[in-house]
Amino acid sequence: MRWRGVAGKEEPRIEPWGCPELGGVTRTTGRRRRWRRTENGERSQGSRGHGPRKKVPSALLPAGPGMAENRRSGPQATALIYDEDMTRVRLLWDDPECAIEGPERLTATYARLCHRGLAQRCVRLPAREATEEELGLVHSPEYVAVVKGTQTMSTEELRTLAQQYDAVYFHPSTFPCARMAVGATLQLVDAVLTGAVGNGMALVRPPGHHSQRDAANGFCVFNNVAIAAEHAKRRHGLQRVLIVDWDIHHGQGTQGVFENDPSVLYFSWHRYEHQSFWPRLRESDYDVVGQGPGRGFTVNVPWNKVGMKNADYVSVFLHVLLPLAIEFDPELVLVSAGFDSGIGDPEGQMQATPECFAHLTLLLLPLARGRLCAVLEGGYHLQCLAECVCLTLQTLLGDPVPALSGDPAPCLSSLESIQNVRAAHAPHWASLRHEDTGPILTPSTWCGDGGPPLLGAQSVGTTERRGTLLDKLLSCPPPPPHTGIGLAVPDSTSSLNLPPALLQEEGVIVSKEEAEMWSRLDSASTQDQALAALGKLLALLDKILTGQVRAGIAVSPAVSAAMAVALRKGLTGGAQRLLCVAVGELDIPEDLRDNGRILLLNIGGKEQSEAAASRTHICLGGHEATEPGTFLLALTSLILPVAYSFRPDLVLIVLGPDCGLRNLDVELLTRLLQGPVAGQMLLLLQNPDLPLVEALAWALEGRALPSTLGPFLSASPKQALAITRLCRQRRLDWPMLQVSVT
Ligand code: Q9C
Ligand code: ZN
Repeated sequence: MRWRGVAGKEEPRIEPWGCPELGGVTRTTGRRRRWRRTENGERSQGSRGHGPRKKVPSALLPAGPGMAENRRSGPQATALIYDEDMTRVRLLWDDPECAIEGPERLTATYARLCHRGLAQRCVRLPAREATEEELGLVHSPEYVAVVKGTQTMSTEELRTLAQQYDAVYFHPSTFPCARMAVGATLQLVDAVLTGAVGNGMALVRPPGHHSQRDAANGFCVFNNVAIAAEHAKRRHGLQRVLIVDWDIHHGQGTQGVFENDPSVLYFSWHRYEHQSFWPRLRESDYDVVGQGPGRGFTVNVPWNKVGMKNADYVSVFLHVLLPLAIEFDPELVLVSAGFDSGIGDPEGQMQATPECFAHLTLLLLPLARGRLCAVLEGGYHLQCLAECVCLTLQTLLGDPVPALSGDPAPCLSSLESIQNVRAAHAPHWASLRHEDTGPILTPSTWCGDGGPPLLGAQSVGTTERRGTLLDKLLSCPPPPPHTGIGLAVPDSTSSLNLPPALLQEEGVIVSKEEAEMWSRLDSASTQDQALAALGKLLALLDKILTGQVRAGIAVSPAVSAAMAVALRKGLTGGAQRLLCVAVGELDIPEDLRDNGRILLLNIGGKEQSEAAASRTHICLGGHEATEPGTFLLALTSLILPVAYSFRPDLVLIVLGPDCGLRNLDVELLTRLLQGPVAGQMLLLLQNPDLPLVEALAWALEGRALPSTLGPFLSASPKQALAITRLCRQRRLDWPMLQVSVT
């Protein structure tokens, strides 16, 4: 084998560098353009997300010795913003409700980021205090003046003022800290939108999403994320911003700011328990969807039970958020990243483990060409908070996500919420329109007469289990990721623009007899060219199976035969659960069809009779299945749920000749399937289409910006129906396919 470049560690770079200046920023004038729904128009291919990059303005380059050579600045870089000044604000009196929001939330988190070496891999952006004009993007001058006045107040005065609001405290540093929380968020958004970095995270205090135009609320003073969204629209001219609020409380402040606004899609899930959990608002329920022109652009997923797990969270992303977000086609994703939704948090009482946040992040990264800004909101279990932030940042940096633990089945209560929110939004979104299921009006967790939840109370046993699981989790940090990518391609492809740490497989010699044994008398596979390809494929797959490389791409002139070889090699090489996503017309050998260890997902192949179907053979046939709109629907509603349910230890993606998928769809499939497989993946292509090999190498490597998804195209009603029926048929075998309880 020969390695291109070195897969070594990056130079740690911890000094902050110059403040990004806004260059070429456009101001929107006149009427705000409404978000468009494209039904049929031409899809733009858009710019590729890899290869030569837009030049970074020289003012943005890191300063100081040794810094310029760091590869990480520019659109592939991840920014981190943290400033000790935001640890100044703290509770000065006794108030059990507010005591959990303290400075150690930031210090513990930052310490762990440094300890893991993650902070050092980021571009450090300085925070700054937002101007009063910027605060005015969301807040009234009167309210800003009230908060400004706290700087000179006595503790007694601060306490009296705080009583005017719900779950709020003030401190003489509140005004500068809250301004800095906003300013830090704006710095991050500016850096991402100018291309100085690709994505990033801001560790801020106080949090923002409960804050309203005229009021502090729930530890929040100024609404950091809402101001950033307004800023992105007005100062950068963006027309579509997605806000994903995964904090466990409803960001009613953010919802209020954008309820009439179709240019901001606001998604929030929250502990609700039929309106009995703080802030106990009717407007947090699933049927509240926005008003006037903003109808359909507010998405609320109420959790009516505590103890929600990884499968519940990922299901909501796959079946609610992603279809809508893909259809919305945002230009920027802002995450109200609260981690009180993580296991162990005293507020949330949920059970999502830290790696779940890696998966949520991975699922969002294909949107907006990866322009994602995560901004800290809540999170009150210090260890859990710190760990969750690590996994989020790790994913932003492009590290492979760890496997998702736990039973891959959503619970009854979360399914009810999914069914209800999908029903509430079906009138507003083409990607949900084919659903014929209405809302469920008598949820399992509610006895209907205003009494307490039936299943909501947590048993002692559950609490104990949670404690043990959490302890285990926090005592053993995730193993260091393997980042090697292998390539088994004809020698003619050496001029590609490929990621630096890449293994070019030279292959092993395969005799005709051996080839026949692997591919069972397939004559196409015994040609010289095919033998060479087979030798490379076997050597590469061997390295994947033995953990020497994490993923790879192989090209073969006889892809059906190569697929059979790869499957057999996978089985003999120790893969316990092998997911094969085969796109296009491919011959699948009989003996591999109902092997219990292989799950075969054939998209766009020959139509298959239902009788031929089995638990481990799922077929969405016909060439329409690979058309863009249909494929995206199949990806979120069928392929990913099946993959997450199966939990493969090896994924094989096989593209048949002229399989019909656009390169960017293959790239998206590749990126997203890295979630359920947690890394080990082999791509098998018939045609060494060079731009595709290049795009996939970057997608596997994890750092490059994703290609643009382009304007939304909806699936044909016939195809949408076929997918819906298939998902319904198979949902008992693969529980993450479920979208309703009826
Ligand atoms: N036991 C954020 O997470 N207290 N704010 C609720 C319920 C207020 C949370 C009391 C929680 C505010 C940003
Ligand atoms: Zn919260």
